[in-house]
Parts: sequence; C-alpha cells; structure tokens
Amino acid sequence: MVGTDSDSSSLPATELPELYDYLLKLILIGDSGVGKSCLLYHFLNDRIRDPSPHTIGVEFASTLMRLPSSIPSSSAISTSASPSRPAASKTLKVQCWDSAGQERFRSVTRNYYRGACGAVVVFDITSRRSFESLTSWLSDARALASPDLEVVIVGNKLDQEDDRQVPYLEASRWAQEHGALYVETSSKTGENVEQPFILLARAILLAVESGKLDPDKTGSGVSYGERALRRVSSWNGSLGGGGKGGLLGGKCC
Ligand SMILES: Nc1nc2c(ncn2[C@@H]2O[C@H](COP(=O)(O)OP(=O)(O)OP(=O)(O)O)[C@@H](O)[C@H]2O)c(=O)[nH]1
Ligand SMILES: [Mg+2]
Repeated sequence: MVGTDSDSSSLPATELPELYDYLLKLILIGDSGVGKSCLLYHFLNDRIRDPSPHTIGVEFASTLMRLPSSIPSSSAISTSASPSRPAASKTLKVQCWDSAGQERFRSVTRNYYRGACGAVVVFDITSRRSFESLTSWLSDARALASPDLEVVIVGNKLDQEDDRQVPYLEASRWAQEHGALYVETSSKTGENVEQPFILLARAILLAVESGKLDPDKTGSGVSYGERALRRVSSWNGSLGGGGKGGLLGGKCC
C-alpha cells in the first residue's frame, strides 16, 4: 500500500496541523484498466498520469475539500433587510482508497471497503464488459462498506467517444435504478474529473447534516475532524478560543 497525502505538499508548514470538520473515507473500485488511478491522479494533481502502472493492492491519497453547508452560519448576523443567514462552508478531509481491479487482488482490496461512506465505481465507456461488471462491484461494496454508502458510477474515457460501447442513457438509467449518481469523465483531457468526488462529498455532507449519517457511529465512514471537536469543546466552555482555523488549501467547490 502506498500512502500519499496529496495536499500537504501545497500547504505552508505553519498550516500543516489540518483543521477540518469531517473526515470521509471513499473507495475507488471497478475493473482493471478502466482508469481509476488516472481519474484520482488527475483530480488531485490537475494533470494526466502517464504512464499508469496497474495498482498493486490499494493506494491511498487524501485531500481537503471545502463545500457549502446546508446549515446557515450561526455567526452570521441576520437583519430584517436580509433575514436569511448565509450558509457556512465546511471543510472535509477526503481519504481516497484506490484499489486494484485485477481479480487476484480482490480478496485483499475487499478488506478496505469497510468503513467507507462513499464509492466511486468506474467503468470504461468503450468496454461493455467493464459496464457489466458493475453489478458485482456494487453488490460487494454495498455488502461490506457503510450501510449508508453513497455511490457515484463513473463512465470514464469520454475522449474515446467514437469507440463507445455503452450509451449514456443506458448507463445513467442503470445508475438511477441502483440508487447511484452517474457522471462521465476523461482522465486524459481532465473533463469532469472533479465531479465524482464533489458529488459524493456533497451527498455525504447532506446525509450528515440531515442526521441520516451519524459520525459518532462506528462504521459510518465519517468522523468528526479536529475543527468540529474544537467547536464542541468551545461551546461546552472547556476550551478557550475554539472555533475557526484558517483555511487550508485543498479543493474548494
Ligand atoms: N483514452 C483514455 N485512456 C485512459 C483514460 N483513463 C485512463 N486511461 C488509460 O487506461 C489505462 C489504465 O488506467 P489506470 O488508471 O491505470 O487503470 P486502473 O483502473 O487504475 O487499473 P488497475 O490499477 O489495474 O485496477 C492507462 O493506459 C491509462 O493511460 C481516459 O480517460 N481516456
Ligand atoms: Mg489503478
């Protein structure tokens, strides 16, 4: 297993103690060669991964994402002229576990599904076979990861439209019927590479804020970050000066 903390290199040393509201665990799964590692690499580094060797077992990376919260900011002042408070933003630390698609690693990679609250399930739009494998990838993930798993199906290699074997409509219907979102990407041109991660992070944040997903529950796939814990301590009066840390680099959506 390779460990990389992709955001730490872009942050000044003084900001390294990361303050984030929630920690999420996502898994990337799908047949070998569909482009999982290239997709994650392009999302994190904004460039093509070339060459891209097969993943051995599981690779790990993490990033910070800032998303608008569905809960209005408690610190914002509301006036009769502007009665609604603006939404606060939340910072999420997103751990991405990129798994090998090769069958020989399947028993190893399954061990990493546990405790994931989001899955990016990838197929190659030029390979019907990889699309047909989705059923098996998804049922494994639903069986082993968090019971409230949020899923995005990704049709990758959109730059190879001429060789498409799976129509957009068929794939998006399949995703809908299986309770998942659908997006098409190209890890070669970079088209839509951020979308699967933004969609998942938004869905998970909404589930937390609506009470559907409980970060205190073991196996939920989400836990409170240091910033959220500090805020709670500050409310309880047990810690002075809790609350906002500076931001942090990473992705802002
Ligand atoms: N044309 C095109 N090629 C891609 C795209 N994404 C990945 N590839 C190519 O597909 C091959 C496999 O990509 P990987 O990202 O390593 O595939 P993977 O799903 O991680 O494969 P495993 O690690 O074996 O599970 C590489 O040769 C990539 O260059 C894409 O969007 N378009
Ligand atoms: Mg890979």
